[in-house]
Amino acid sequence: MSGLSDIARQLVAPGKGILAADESTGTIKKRFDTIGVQSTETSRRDYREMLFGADEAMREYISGVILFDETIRQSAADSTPFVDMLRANNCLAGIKVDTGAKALPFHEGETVTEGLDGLRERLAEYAKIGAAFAKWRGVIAIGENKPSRAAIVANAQALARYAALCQEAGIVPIVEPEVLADGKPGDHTVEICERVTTEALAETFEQLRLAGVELEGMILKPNMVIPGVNGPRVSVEDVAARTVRTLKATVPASVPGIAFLSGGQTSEEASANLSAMHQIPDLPWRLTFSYGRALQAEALAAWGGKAENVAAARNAFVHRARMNSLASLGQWAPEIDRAA
Ligand code: 5MM
Repeated sequence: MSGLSDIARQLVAPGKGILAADESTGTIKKRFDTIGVQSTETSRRDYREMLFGADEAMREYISGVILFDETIRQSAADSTPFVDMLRANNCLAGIKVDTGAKALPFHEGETVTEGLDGLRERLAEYAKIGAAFAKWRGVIAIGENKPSRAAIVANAQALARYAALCQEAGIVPIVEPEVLADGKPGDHTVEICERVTTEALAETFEQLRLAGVELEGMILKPNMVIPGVNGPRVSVEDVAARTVRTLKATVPASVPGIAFLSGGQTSEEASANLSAMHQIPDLPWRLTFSYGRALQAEALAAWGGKAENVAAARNAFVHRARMNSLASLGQWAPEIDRAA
């Protein structure tokens, strides 16, 4: 167990957080479509090499990177395996092991995340390739009559079975029950998000307990408590207070760290909200980031698929990583962000 808790603590070391670069083939295509770049194995490799080769970001601000199956097997253009590239900057390699959110029968518009079949064998292989941690994302949608109890329980059970299999394989599970802010219609209030997030987290920890998961050897990756993307806006302080209140009500202090997803927030919102949580006293866990879009958006745009833009894209990525590092210490401020 000490091996697992050491890795979990390393992932949430002060001033560091996680880069979620585990976009599946469909999702990375959507991201590339926004910059007019065709998604091929080579363009995906070039894009990830741009990120992982941003040495300052990877060395100073990023503790681990979540990879997709294709990426964990890939190498940079000079044939250095990505896993070795990460290791050179003391970054842990992680692997997304779920196979996606699939329609939940008899519950229109709701999903359960799949990928448990054969997971024990896949984890053993990923451990050999060099994965120290893994990720599984359950998705909870808010809408009319949603979420159902069935969706909350099915996703929590799957997360718990996944987490237990990871720990059995010596891999730290990142447990991600995401309550969607950017689903449809996305017009819900922050109060509804708080109620649903509380229910989803409470059920997740009940199922983790039943499955025998050691809480010291896992990381929680939740959504922040925010309104739907089309819902009534609230202040940064309100988001911070509600998020910490929800977590305190549901997440045992033995969980070493909580690394948030950004969930459709702008890059600056995601930094501001994380930093504001650190102004609240007596946090029992480390609070940091595990952002996908909120770490990559500016770098992706600056890159635009062109080799001559790699340096500018890396600068953009270093900046965002540094802003989130500051946020994870409660030291982010808009003036610092905009001055750069
Ligand atoms: C990077 O995106 C991850 C994989 O998504 P798909 O399975 O849809 O390709 C995603 O799970 C991500 O790790 C989290 O949702 C956090 O990303 P954001 O952009 O919300 O911070």
